[in-house]
Amino acid sequence: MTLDLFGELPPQMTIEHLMDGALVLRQFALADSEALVAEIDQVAAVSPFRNMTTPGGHAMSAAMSCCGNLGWVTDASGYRYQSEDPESGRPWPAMPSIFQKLACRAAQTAGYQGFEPDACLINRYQPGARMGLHQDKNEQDVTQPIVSVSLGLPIVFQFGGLVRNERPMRVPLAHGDVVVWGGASRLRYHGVLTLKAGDHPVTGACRYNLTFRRAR
Ligand SMILES: O=C(O)CCC(=O)C(=O)O
Repeated sequence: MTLDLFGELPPQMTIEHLMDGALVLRQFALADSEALVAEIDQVAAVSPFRNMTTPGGHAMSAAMSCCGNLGWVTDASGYRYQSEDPESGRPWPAMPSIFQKLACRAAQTAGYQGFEPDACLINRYQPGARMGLHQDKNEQDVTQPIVSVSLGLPIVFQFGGLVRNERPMRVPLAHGDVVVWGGASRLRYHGVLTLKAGDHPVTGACRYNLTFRRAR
């Protein structure tokens, strides 16, 4: 279903309802996309992308970096948020104000007022990378939504149920699309299918995903 609930949105932006509390804001980040990618490069110059290892010992196929007061990490001791980059022992780079403003605006447009993310996980997918179905549940307050921004090559997002074995819906995501989920959908399983090879004018041969969370 395609809705244009908010009359003030520019014509190329549309809002698609996925499930209760979950929306796709099509092309919401398009106008900012080049500036967002430039900021990703700045963050990665301080906290480089790395393939973290799951507690079970598997290297994640998406490379990750973080910015904000807290960053999400995984290693043999588990999944958690922490204020230092484990590779440098130093604080994560500050969250660029353009990130913060975009996340806030997207949440508000989706009906979540007052969202102030303290963590931004940056996923970089190269062809062959994917992210299996999982729940975002390391955050203290799950009344806060998740705001997830797609940049670069297209991918298929999977949005499932509150239990892993519910068949997920498949949602194609393109450059500039933003998915926001919260409320009754906050703990839904989600992930992305394998990235196919391609070349994007803004990101080249990869896709970035910015995932904004209120961790504490
Ligand atoms: O790359 C995406 O669109 C999804 C990322 C994701 O699910 C996550 O970081 O938890």
